[in-house]
Amino acid sequence: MRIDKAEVIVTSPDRNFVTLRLTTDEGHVGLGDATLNGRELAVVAYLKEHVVPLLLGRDPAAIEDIWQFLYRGAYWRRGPVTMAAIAAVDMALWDIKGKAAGMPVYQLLGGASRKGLLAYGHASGKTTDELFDSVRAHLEQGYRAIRIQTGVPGLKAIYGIASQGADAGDADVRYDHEPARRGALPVEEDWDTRAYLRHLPGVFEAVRNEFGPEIPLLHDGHHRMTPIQAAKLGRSLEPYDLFWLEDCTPAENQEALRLVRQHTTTPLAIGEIFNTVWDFKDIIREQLIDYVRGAVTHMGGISPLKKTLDYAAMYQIKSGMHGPTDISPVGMAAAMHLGLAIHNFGIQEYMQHGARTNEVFQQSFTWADGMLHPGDQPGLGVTLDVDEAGKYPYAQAYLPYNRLHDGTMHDW
Ligand code: CS2
Ligand code: MG
Repeated sequence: MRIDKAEVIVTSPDRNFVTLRLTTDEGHVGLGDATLNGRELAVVAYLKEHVVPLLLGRDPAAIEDIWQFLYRGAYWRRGPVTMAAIAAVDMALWDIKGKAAGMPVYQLLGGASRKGLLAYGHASGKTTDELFDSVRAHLEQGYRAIRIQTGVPGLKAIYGIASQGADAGDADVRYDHEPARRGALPVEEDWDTRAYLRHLPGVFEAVRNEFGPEIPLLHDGHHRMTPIQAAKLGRSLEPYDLFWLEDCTPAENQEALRLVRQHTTTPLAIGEIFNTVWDFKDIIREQLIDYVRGAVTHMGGISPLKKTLDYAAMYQIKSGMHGPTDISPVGMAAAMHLGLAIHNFGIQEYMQHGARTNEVFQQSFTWADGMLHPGDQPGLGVTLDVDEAGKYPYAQAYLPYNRLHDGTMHDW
């Protein structure tokens, strides 16, 4: 079998997606997600100019060798653009291998290790009342684990509050509530860590008082705290028994997590912006995290993320794969197949794509009783309707950025 066609398909039904579509001389089609939120066109260029020409004519069965060729052969290694491009190739090749074998990818990865994948959704609110309504809505949708994000008094617009889009009159561009906004320039948001640290523990106390002690609650700190602030927050949240505190501090400085770990037993999740096992190596070996947040799309594909999670399993660290709407249905399917097969699955983020996205991507996963299952279609179980995709051309969109009240740039 040979790869004889490779297309890079950009579509923007509810948000921008980049999909690599490989076709073999025997007619098998493989899909891979190459979406890098806010920098999509960089990955398109990397794929079109520097990957596709090297793929044509190759044997699609040689997944590992093609991965190593694209990683080592580029000389310039790692980074979000390179690894999203390589991830798309890896996913597409696993998709093809499954279709050629007549098996879902999870069977090729060792078979199912569980009945389904516990998923969590994004509840949010500018106020406690709005947040409670959002939690109730997610409980009614069947979620059995919920992320809690809240507005902060004195701050105009911050990460993770779904209703902000409607307030800003751009509900459509934030239809699926993911953070990127369509427009030629990124939007500035504001931030005040001290106000946030004062406010958040009371929000979790209110949520626990209203919804009880059992339901797993998660929170995303979104890279904004110094190590000692993260330690303070982790400790102040201990009475509320979080499932995890995510991205509590910018993780380029991995030593910072040693300090956080010394002060709190709140479980830590890191890594959605990481793109190779090297980013995780030390924080896994030193057991500074409890969950690996890596996404198939950003970590170079199914192959390297499975290796990373197998390494993490040695330290009893579990998966917590990234799954917001800027991970496409193809990337989500890949995460579900991998999550079903590995032993150390933890939880799967599931933000739910919009209706137009689900028209473009036909999916075979199921969502029932708070759990996801990738389904048993051969390969990844996703097809892309190219004609439907063509209805939604790329639309420039950027993630917001943060400035403090004195104008200093801050992490978003
Ligand atoms: C967030 C994401 O889902 C999460 O945990 O960190 O919404 C993140 O902001 C986006 O994926 C960025 O593109
Ligand atoms: Mg996050």
